[in-house]
Amino acid sequence: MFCYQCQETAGGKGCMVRGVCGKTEATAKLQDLLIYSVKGISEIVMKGKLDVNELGDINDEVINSLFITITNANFDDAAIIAQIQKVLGMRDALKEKVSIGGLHDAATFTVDSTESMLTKASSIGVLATDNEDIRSLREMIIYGVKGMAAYTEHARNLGKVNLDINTFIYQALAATLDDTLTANDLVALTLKTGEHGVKAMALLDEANTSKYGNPEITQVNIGVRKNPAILISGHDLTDLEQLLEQTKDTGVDVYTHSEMLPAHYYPAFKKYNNFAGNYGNAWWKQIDEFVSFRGPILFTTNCIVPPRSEEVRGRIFTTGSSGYPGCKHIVADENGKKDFSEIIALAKTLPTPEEIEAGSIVGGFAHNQVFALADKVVDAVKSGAIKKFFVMAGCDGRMKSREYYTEFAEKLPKDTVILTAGCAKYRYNKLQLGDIGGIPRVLDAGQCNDSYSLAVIAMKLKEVFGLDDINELPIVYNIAWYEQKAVIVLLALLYLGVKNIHLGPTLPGFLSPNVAKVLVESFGISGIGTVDEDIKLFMA
Ligand code: FSO
Ligand code: SF4
Repeated sequence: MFCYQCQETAGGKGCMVRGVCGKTEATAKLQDLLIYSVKGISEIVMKGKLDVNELGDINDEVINSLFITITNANFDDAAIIAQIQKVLGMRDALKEKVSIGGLHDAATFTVDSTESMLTKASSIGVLATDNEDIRSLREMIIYGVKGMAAYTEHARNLGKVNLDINTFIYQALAATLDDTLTANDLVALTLKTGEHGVKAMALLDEANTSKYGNPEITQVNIGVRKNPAILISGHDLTDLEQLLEQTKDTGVDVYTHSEMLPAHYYPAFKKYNNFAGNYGNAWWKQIDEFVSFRGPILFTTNCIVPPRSEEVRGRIFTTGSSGYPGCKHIVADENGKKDFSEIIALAKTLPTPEEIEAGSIVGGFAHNQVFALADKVVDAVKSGAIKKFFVMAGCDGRMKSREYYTEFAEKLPKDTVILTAGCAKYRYNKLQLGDIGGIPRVLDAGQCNDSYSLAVIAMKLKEVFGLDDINELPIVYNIAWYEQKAVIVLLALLYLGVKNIHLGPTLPGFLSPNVAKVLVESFGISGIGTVDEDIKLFMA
């Protein structure tokens, strides 16, 4: 196996024996083959000039396949094998409809057993591209497309589709098979990936807010009540809505974990009395927090950490693109409805959650809420009460070096405001950092996809202050990344013209030295240093 798609890749270079995430060699290879299969479909769609409007389920299954391979989303070999078979069936049916020759092996290969899948996977993975720069660019595009697919799937679950995005995904994946494309062509395609990333995030924003209202300032309880409870993790709001509907009046409470926290900010979910609060912290702390939670856990997406005991594994359920061997997977019916009754029944037999924290945290600062406060914010900037904004969106992770972000938040001068989104926030959202004239010093816009909100806010500020360039604003970007959704957020920011982004805790292992050089020279991307040096640099 070879995988270097996330920040925790072994040695910063690549996982070659077993993933740091817990992915086995077989799972990694099967995921590679699934990606290869959707590349094959993509080539047929592009070369056959097929109308994406008429591809129906194929569009959804391509998206789902990409999502399955995101870090920590799906560890279930049986589910991945079934998905490969489904995709290859679709690929072959599609091929029969068009008569095109000269297709790539990805569009023509056959496999007839798990063994043949694993054998085939050995020759088509990341390292099959010899030139390290081409490999780096191809993979960066694929990772961006994976993140884009995740956001597109959530929007689709809410009935919102933008076929431009699906069309681009086919185009981009087919391009990664094309040996005639140069490094320059692929750099241009990387920026186009960012452009479509903006579209995907805008689509999801529209899907979420049109259905559930605009996020608003909300105090979220981080303690526990005395009822049996279910913990819901991941990012899918339709899954949460269905769980809340099915648990209301049952005496079972629902708590959010990690990236589901921002669901509390939406008006539509406030009517559920059993929506009890947020339990715990970022994804990687689940190892301890799932033990003390004591009730069932529902994963709607990543990030799953392989459970350490059978007891915890027996309480984990998955749905959507997520999966874990031995955990019950709940599928939607043809209308998108999911039956969570088994989880609710299990919750009633289990002890109530053990309290690990008490009090509350505040959030809900997506674009609409910040616009409502715009006068206050603008006045604070004009008077000098706010000197700088720090966008510290992105992800959290296990590495010790991420303590940087807590220390950074603590040491920032008191006349600065942190704008955050994604699970990166857990490094500082429980510190008492105070407020500036009533504006909290940590403004949480929501999930990682709500980084879109932060870009919208920046563009609004640019307009209010009458600036020509978004980079003239007093905003510093100090972003933490972990998996492929953060890659699409980064590419989206680059497409929007944001320069001098600091990326940490380490730069991606998938950047070859030459590709890294392009990012540095064209966009001013850099890593992080020490907290004291960085603050000095940023405040200068
Ligand atoms: Fe975090 Fe995981 Fe949201 Fe990611 S929970 S790391 S970037 O899935 O998607 O921020
Ligand atoms: Fe390694 Fe990350 Fe790939 Fe897992 S997803 S195998 S940790 S690079």
